[in-house]
Amino acid sequence: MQYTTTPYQQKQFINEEGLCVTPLTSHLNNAMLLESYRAMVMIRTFDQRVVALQRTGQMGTYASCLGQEAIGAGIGLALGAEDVFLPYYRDQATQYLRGVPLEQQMQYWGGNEWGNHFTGVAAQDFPNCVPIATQVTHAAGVASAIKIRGEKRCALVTCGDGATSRGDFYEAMNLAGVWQLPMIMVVNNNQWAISVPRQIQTGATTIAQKAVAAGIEGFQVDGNDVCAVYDAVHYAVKKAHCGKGSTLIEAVSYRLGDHTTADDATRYRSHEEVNEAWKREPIKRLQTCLHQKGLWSENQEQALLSECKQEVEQSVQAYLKHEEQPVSDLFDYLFEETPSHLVTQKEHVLKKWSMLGGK
Ligand SMILES: Cc1ncc(C[n+]2csc(CCOP(=O)(O)OP(=O)(O)O)c2C)c(N)n1
Repeated sequence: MQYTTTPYQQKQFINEEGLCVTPLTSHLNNAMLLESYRAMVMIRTFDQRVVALQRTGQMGTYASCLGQEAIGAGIGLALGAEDVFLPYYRDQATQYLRGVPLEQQMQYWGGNEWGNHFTGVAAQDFPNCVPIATQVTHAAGVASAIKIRGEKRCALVTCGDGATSRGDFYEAMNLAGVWQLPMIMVVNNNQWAISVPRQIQTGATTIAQKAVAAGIEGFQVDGNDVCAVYDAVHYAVKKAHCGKGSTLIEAVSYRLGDHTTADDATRYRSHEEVNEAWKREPIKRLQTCLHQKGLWSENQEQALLSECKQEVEQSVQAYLKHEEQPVSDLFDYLFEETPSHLVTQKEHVLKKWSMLGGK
């Protein structure tokens, strides 16, 4: 598929009815469709379980990715093992596909930073990022290093639509354009930045068109269509690997859940809007597509659901067995040598902590 046209045109392969509206290119093969379906169902099962854990006081504040699984899965499948991924907090599916265990993801949301200590393919990836848009400038730094070293890799960074209103985003994108960096920005446009809707967040008609000013390629894809996300990322990765610069991908989706478990979205958006968005959600349409292609049966569906439930449940039990992170960890991993004022603070905190009965 060519991406040299207008940033206003949304690319789509599988529409909301599950119909193939654009012929699938060779890399969008049956294996890819089945693998992405499995990952998306796994992450939805995980997501629902983590929200339930939070509601019963066994998990910290959690940012659900309900409805945005296709963005995470498309990136996770298209990104190479050699590439560097700089996530934000709704990238559970990408992290899962890069080998970050569900148990470890829960550890992070449970307040233990060891959940961000990745191994394997994800070892070079960045930790989850809660400050808005700061990771985009970090990605420009990583991409600069890759370029200076002459490596065949790229940096892929994700953020929300609200993050594209911040200075960090524009600065990083400008740098990516002027230095022709091997950098990909995927914007998860889920329509809301907490209670601020997309249309009062920015005057731009699309987020993709922000790329024009930076002199890089930008286009919009249907973020509920895993094939569209995968194809776009695959294209951008190949382009970055052969020195042809940066790409901005706007993946249009919808946040079906609350912003986080600390939010109540019913206070600022209508049931009608959410009900309409459910008709476009990513999992059902891919399931319909798989059925139509003769790749899926009710038996397979039941087997997958039970496999997902089992894997998630095992991870939950392992997570619940974790010891609490020692309070001293708050100080021990910030600096190679802890500065003296933090040494004093650490002593003070540990003393207070032990007086309160903590270890
Ligand atoms: C620098 C900074 N400012 C403000 C916040 C508070 N905050 C947390 S999430 C959020 C909205 C982000 O919206 P968006 O970028 O669209 O991502 P989404 O959560 O919708 O996926 C804000 C303002 C923050 N985390 N960091």
